[in-house]
Amino acid sequence: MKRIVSIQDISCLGRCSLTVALPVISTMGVECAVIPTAVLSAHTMFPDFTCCDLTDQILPIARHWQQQKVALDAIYTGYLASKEQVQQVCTFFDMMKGPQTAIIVDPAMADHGRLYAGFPSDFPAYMARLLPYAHVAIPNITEACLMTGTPYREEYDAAYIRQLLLDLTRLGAGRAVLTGVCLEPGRLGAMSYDSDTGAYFFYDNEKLPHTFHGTGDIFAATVSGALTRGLSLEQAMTMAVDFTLECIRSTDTQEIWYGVEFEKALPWLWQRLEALLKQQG
Ligand code: PXL
Repeated sequence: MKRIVSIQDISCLGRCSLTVALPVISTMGVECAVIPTAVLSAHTMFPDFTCCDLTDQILPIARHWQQQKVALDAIYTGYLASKEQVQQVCTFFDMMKGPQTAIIVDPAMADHGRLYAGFPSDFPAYMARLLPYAHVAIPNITEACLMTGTPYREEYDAAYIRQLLLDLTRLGAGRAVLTGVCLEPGRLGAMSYDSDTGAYFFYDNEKLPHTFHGTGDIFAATVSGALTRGLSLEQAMTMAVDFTLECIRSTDTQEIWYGVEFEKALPWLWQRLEALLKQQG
């Protein structure tokens, strides 16, 4: 069985980061090892959350795994709690990546034009240090703007998205995927750019009226699982757009802070992946 290590926080409540990555990646038939970067009582949209930083655990875990000769098919990073953690994750990449290890970076730190609570304004420049390691980077539009120094716009066209993708690869990512891209009323999807081939790819589906917390984490975990099972980036993105929509469709509540009820959609994900793998032989 393939193995991903996911490096991000564990928010004890609120369906994001590791509480999403673990079930999604497991459902996709991939082992999900974890390095929790911090333990929070709930994600940072909740007022008065508690946070226990685990920066001092990252490198001891890496050293132990090195001694044990642990092989990683993919390293998937998400929310990191401090600038120091970014530096340690770079060291982790250097220590643990092998010739076959895919590095997938979701620079989860901002949305809707703003950084999440608790991050200093120069944090995106630190997060961008992960991009030269990334085979695939998966930011949303806000995160891409902050890392590339592009003014954030609510209204944009395909040329704006293509430029952001190009700039992300200029910062070092091999392939970049922008999430939350709306190029037509009532549609939402993701666009990618491959710096090796110069090819762009776009896939969208229905846009539902509610936006929920944690859907970016669902998307990135699904792409990570699908790539690790051997699907192409285009297949992985298509599956992630459709699964994220399926999760939102499955959600009865309007309590957006509690995330999407992805638990109900996991059988859909399993079936879709198995059918695709079977079809490919
Ligand atoms: O969903 C991204 C995320 C992950 N982890 C923490 C967060 C957020 C978004 O707010 O606060 C702790």
